[in-house]
Amino acid sequence: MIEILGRDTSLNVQIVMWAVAELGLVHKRHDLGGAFGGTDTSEYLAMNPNGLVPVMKDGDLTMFESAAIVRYLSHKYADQTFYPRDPKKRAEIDMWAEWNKTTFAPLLLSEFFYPLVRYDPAILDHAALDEAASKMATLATMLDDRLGEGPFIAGEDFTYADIIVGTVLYRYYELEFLRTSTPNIDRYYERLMSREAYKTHVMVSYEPLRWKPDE
Ligand SMILES: N[C@@H](CCC(=O)N[C@@H](CS)C(=O)NCC(=O)O)C(=O)O
Repeated sequence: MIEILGRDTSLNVQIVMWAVAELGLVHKRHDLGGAFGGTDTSEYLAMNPNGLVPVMKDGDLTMFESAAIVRYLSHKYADQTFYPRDPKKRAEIDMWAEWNKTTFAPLLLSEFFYPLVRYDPAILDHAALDEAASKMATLATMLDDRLGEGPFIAGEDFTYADIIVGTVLYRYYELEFLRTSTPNIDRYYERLMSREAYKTHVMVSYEPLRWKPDE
């Protein structure tokens, strides 16, 4: 039984939950982090010294970092299609997974998700939002070009890289900002939304995270 520690509203918990569900693994998730707390205890910090979610336990392995967890689970439990063992094949999709984690998702979260959801709307900087929208457009166009080559990041097949790349798209499309035209990402997102595991584990309302005056 795989255990996942982390609240279901966390993007990085969602990455792991979607993977576990796609792979059909028996699992249990525990609410921790955010309003649930529990991530600052010595017991938790011994599992993840960052005090962040998720943590994943599989037998005697305990690990943090959502994308590393997805790679581990895929390597252990998935077939060649979902997690190519061929170094070149995997490198070609892994760079997009890495790019999403280090470039696309951080821009979306820091410049849109936090200002539009987590912070007091009174301090919203519209000029900064416009500037960020132009940077976001450049990145979205790169992903759009890639997805012009096939229905998924790897081409024909759905892989672990789609999980690492695709999770943040729920927020990308739900947040209210001026998105550039990306017909290939639009179609990709439709494909992801048709997957039960995506609907259940990724399309989770982030309203509980919205800034409230008394916070
Ligand atoms: N790079 C880490 C980032 C983990 C992270 O930032 N987690 C956030 C939620 S998405 C967190 O723990 N926030 C504080 C909390 O929920 O208590 C990963 O991908 O797992």
